[in-house]
Formats: sequence, C-alpha cells, structure tokens
Amino acid sequence: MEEKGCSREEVLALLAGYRSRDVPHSRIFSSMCTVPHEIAVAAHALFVSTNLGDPGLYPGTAEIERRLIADLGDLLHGTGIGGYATSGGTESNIQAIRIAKKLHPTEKPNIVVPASAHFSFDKTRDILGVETRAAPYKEGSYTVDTDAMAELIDKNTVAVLAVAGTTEYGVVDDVPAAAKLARENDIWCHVDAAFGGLVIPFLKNSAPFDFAVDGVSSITLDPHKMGMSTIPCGTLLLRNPEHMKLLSVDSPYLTMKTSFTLTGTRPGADVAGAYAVMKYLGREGFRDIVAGCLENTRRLVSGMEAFGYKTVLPPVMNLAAFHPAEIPEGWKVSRTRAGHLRFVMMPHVTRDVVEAFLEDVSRLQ
Ligand code: 0PR
Repeated sequence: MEEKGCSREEVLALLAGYRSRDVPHSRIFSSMCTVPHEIAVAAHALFVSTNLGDPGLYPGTAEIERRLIADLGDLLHGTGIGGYATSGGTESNIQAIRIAKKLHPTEKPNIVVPASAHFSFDKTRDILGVETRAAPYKEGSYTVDTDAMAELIDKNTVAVLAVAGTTEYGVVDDVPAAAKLARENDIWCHVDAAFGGLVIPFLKNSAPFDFAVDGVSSITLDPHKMGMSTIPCGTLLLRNPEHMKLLSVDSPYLTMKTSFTLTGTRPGADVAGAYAVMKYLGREGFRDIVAGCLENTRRLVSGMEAFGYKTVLPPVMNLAAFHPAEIPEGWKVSRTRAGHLRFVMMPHVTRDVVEAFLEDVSRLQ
C-alpha cells in the first residue's frame, strides 16, 4: 500500500483497466454463474453493509434469509424446511456431510457418491476426514449406477449422494433409488442440486429429485448459478430444521449465542439479491428464463450438428456436451474429464451469442 491515497476517479479507472482484461460474458460457455439479474444488483447495493454472521443486529436481513429458505423449500416440495444461505455449493455440501457424520458417529466414516460428484466432495473428504467412495455411471449413461452404490455401502457409511444437474453433463441421478438406499440403511441422503435446483422445477418433464422423494434429507441449491443472484449465494436446505443444531458451536458474546454456519462473518447482500430475483420473477418468470435457455441449447445443438459435431447425449437441461472437436479461438468452452466439450447455456448465453459462435464455427469448416 502506498503512503498517499489516489482520487476516486483514479481508483475507479485503475479497477476498470483490470476489469477490461476479464473475459466478457458474451464469450463464456464454461460457467455455471451468470450476469446477475438487475434486481439482484439493486438489492445487493441496499444490503451491502449487512452481516448475517451477527443476525441479531440485522433482524430484517435475517428475516429475508428465512424467507429465502422457506420459499426454496416450498419450491422443492418441502414443508417447514430448514437451512441457511451459504457461500455456495461447496459450503452446502460440506455442511450436509458434517451433519450426516455427526448423526452416525463411527471411527472410519465414509460417504458413497456418484462418479459425477463435484470436486467439492474432495474438499469435504479432506476437511471432514470422511472417505469418499465413488460409484460408477450406469452403463451407457452419465447418471450413477445405484446398484453399484448399494455395494459400496457398509456399516461406516454415513451418507449417500445423488446429483440433480451434474456439473459436467447436466443429468439427474436416480434420486428415488439413492434415497431408498439411505432409508434402508438409516443414513443421510444428500442431493446436490447446486445447478439443477433452479432448473428442474421449471422443466416440462422432470425427474423427481427434491423433498417430494421420501428419504431425501438435505439439498444444495445455489442461487448464484441459475438463480441469477449476485455471487456468492448458495443454500443448504434441510428436511428437518432441527438437524441444524448439530452444526452449532457457542458464540457467547454475539447477539446469537450459537453459530451453525461454516463462515463467521457472512454477507446479507447476496441473500437479499437472491430473494429479490425470486420475488420479481415468480415461478412464471423462472419458467420463461429456463425455457429460453433450453431454446438456445436446442439451437446450439442443431447448429453444431449441422457442422458434424455430435452430442454425447441429448441435453436434459441447459447444458450440452459434444464429442471432442476443434473450437474457434476466443470462446471459453470447458472440457469434461473425458475430454468432451461442455457448454453451459446460462442466461447470458443469448440467441445472439449462440449465432455469433456458430458463425465462427462455420469458418472452421
Ligand atoms: N455442486 C455442483 C453440482 C456444482 O456444479 C458446483 C459448482 C458445486 C457443487 C460447488 O459450488 P460452488 O462453486 O458454488 O462452491 N459448479 C461449477 C463448476 O465447477 C462452479 C463454477 C462456476 C466454476 C462458474 C467455474 C465458473 O466459471 O463448474
């Protein structure tokens, strides 16, 4: 830090210079985050100085968090759902497994996860000291083989995971089968719907994945992905709100005498942003946005197929994967572990973006 400060204009010009080096969203197919909705940005600004780490000081903001959780719980067919707003899917996944581990004390805990599990479960393994046992995909699909899961479960298994909207292929595991395994073994069933949680409820034909499925204990759902909130905003939703107490530690000098979140100080701004988007759009608005993303996904697929690119599987949601092939310069497309091209068709990937991309692809021909 220099001795003397700069003017406001100088600081902002300096920052703008750095910002201009970032990749514009109109070139990004590789991200599950998007440009936040305008109403989220406005709400974020209003709540920028709030700290949900000390909710007694911000009862209004804390009420928004309760309403956000209640509304998402309701959307996911729950009643009296508990939980809280996290920093994202990683925190939600860690905290869910932390609960599962506490419910089933054992010396060598393990969790059984699909091969598709997000790398946040590697962090979970490290932090919580739980072994992660990955079950393979079902032959010819990118969803988990639940028979293989059953074989991996033993007396030290504290949880099974199903993914609803996998990071790489956007498919939905057989949640009812995973939840059945959890019921039969009296263990936790966590559903990672970080991405799919705000897509699947708005699809015309969707697989069961939420609290309507008997045995689902908790769900990760990230408003900072398809919820178009400001970053960072995740949620952990718990079928039984009482389970949150398993996470609590004493915080005697604060307005709340116990703390159950992973982070201490935590923003209220993104929570207000997420809630604002839900109030503003309603289910109708979300349905329209998801329909638009699906329409653009179909256009991408038909355009790519016309140039000979082949999809790995028909898209289930707004994520398309293609067999390895060349991509024009200047576009951000990620590759899955298997080397497939992965396009996440977020709201910022508009029809114009798709057409501009296809135009560039045509020049490769
Ligand atoms: N669960 C699933 C199914 C996910 O896809 C992700 C993240 C997480 C959990 C973890 O969520 P947080 O990153 O919020 O903790 N999926 C994206 C991915 O790994 C995250 C992302 C988003 C990465 C935007 C890059 C990016 O530009 O692809």
